[in-house]
Amino acid sequence: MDLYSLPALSVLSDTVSIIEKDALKIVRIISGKARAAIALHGGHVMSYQPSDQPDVIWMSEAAILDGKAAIRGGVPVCWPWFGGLASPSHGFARTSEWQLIEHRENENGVVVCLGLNDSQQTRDIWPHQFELKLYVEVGDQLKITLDMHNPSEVAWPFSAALHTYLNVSDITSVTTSGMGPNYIDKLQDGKTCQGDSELVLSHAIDRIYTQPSASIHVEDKGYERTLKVENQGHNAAVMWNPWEEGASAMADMNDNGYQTMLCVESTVFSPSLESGQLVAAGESHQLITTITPITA
Ligand code: TA6
Repeated sequence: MDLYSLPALSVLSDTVSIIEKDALKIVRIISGKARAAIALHGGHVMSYQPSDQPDVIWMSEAAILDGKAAIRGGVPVCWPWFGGLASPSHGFARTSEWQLIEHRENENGVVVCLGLNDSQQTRDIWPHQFELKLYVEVGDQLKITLDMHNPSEVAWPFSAALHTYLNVSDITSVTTSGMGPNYIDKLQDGKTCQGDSELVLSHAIDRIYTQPSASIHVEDKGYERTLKVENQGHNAAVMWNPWEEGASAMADMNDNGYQTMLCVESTVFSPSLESGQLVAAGESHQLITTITPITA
């Protein structure tokens, strides 16, 4: 999806502008080190492309950009729950309209901050006060920080994921290490399993790894790079690829879309809404993913 040749609706600085694609307003960053795009709908990173490299983030060519549906691809912000614990699936943050709060530059690159607070609409779905901030730092690496603050006087439980779709040259020739030994297999009714330390996929996968290493490496020979994924504030890392059958069942993914994507997600997993991680009154929690492309 070429978001970089679209004209700017408004120019905010030398590096940051706002563009429009279908019904979406998108914050676009073009700097010396990298370019990136973040939709206000969902607070959704749609692209992160270091200079002279293919995009690190996969976007579905069939994604629905109507400002209502969840965007297929990118980095969906799943919050205040991960998965189908309640409706809508993966929470409401990924289909809410976020506000641009600030943009600035630091020694690492450009930082954009978006915000989402509770409203009558969110309290009808989830009866809690919250203040979310999403910091997206774009430079030699992509760092996404979901800062969740509880301004109320009552603790609330949450689960969440930064549901990153990595862009890979060919899913069958990518080797992933660092997911850890133990996982819950959604494709086997939530069975607890043990797996190999290196993964090369040849079929659908939907696993919640409960003891991931500090760094996960996705080695992609076709693109001559390794994507290093480092997560913080998580208790699990999810790996997902729907393969051909799953892709063809989705209206917003082409049948062959699965061939060039791999979801590696920084996740706070909980089996139920009530047993989620608690954020005490007045406290905050940060869920972070940092993706560093390493080239030879
Ligand atoms: O993170 C993996 C997962 O929860 C899978 O079970 C799969 O359904 C995927 O997310 C996509 O969910 P979505 O609601 O975006 O179709």
